[in-house]
Amino acid sequence: MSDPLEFPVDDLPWVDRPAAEIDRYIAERCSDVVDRELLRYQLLHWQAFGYVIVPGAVEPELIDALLGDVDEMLSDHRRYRTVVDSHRYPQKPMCEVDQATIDSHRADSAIEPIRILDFIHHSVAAKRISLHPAVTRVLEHALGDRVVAFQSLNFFYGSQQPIHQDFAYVPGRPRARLVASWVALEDIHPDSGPLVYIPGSHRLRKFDWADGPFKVPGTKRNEIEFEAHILREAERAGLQRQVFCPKKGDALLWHSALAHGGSPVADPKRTRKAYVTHYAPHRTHSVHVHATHKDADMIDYPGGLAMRHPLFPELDDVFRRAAPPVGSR
Ligand SMILES: O=C(O)CCC(=O)C(=O)O
Repeated sequence: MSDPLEFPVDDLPWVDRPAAEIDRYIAERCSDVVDRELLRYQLLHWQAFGYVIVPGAVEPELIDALLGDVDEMLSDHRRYRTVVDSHRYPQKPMCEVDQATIDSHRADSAIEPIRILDFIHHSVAAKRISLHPAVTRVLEHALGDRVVAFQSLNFFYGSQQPIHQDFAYVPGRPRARLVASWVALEDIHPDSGPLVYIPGSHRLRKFDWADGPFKVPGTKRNEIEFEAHILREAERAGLQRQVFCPKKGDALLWHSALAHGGSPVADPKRTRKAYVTHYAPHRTHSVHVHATHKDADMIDYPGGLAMRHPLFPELDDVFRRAAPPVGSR
C-alpha cells in the first residue's frame, strides 16, 4: 500500500520520479537551450537539494518599478481592496489599514509589519518579475510544463515564520508540483531576519497533521509541531540550515517540500523587502482560488502565465510602471 503521507508517484513532476534521468532530458528535450550545461547543473541541484539560486535574475529597474507600484498603492491606500496580512490585519483589505501603519511602511520604519497578498494581479512589474524567464526557466524544466503564477506575497520586513514546507498550506494542484520563487527587492542584511532554508529537506518524511500531510481546517496539530518535526528529521538526516543574504535581484527557487522560514530579526529597524510567487503547472492548475468552478482567464508572458482576477478584472495591471510604452512592440 502507498504511504498516506507521501505524494502519489503519479503526482510527482518527472524530475522527482525515482528513475529521472537529467542527462537524457537535456539531450533529448533541450536542443533549443543555449546554455545546456548551466540548465543541467541547475536541474541536478534542484533534484538533489530542492532549490536553485539564480544570481542577478531580475534587473534593478524592474524591481524599482515594483517598489514604485507598491508605494503608489500605499500613497492612496483607501482606494484599494488588495489584501494585506499581519497580526492586527489578518487577511484584511488594504483600505482598512490605519494611516500610521501605511506611513510607517512608506518611511521604512514600521513597528507592526504587514505583507501584501497577490499584488501580482494589480502590477505589471509584479507580473513581469513573477514570470521573468530567468526566474521561471528552471521551474518550467523541472515541472515539464509552463508555469501559472497563482499567488504572490510582498514582504517589507523579515517574516520570522517558523520553518515549514509550502505544500502543507498552499493549494497548488497537485501539491507535489507546487513551486516558488523568492526575489530580493534590496540587498538583504544578516540582521534583518533573512530567509533560512534546509538543502535536501524536500526528501524528508512528511509531517502528519493527524489527517495527513496537509493542514486542513480544524486540524489539532500546529505550526510549531510542524517545525519541530522538520528540524528533528533534518537533524537525523544530517541536513544543515542555510541563511540567504542575497543581493537585490537574486532569486531563490524552491520545491514544494523545501523546508524554509524567516530567521529571527536582530535589528527591527532593518527592512527585508522580498517578493514571493507560488506557481503550479499550467496543465494541472487552471482555476483561481476565488472562483474554483471554472477555468481562470490567463495572461500570457514569455516566462509563463498569470491569472486574471475573477472577481475584480478591472484591477488587473492598474499599476503600470513596467508596462511597455503604448505603440511599442
Ligand atoms: O520570506 C520569508 O520569510 C518566508 C516566505 C515564505 O515562507 C513563503 O512565502 O512561503
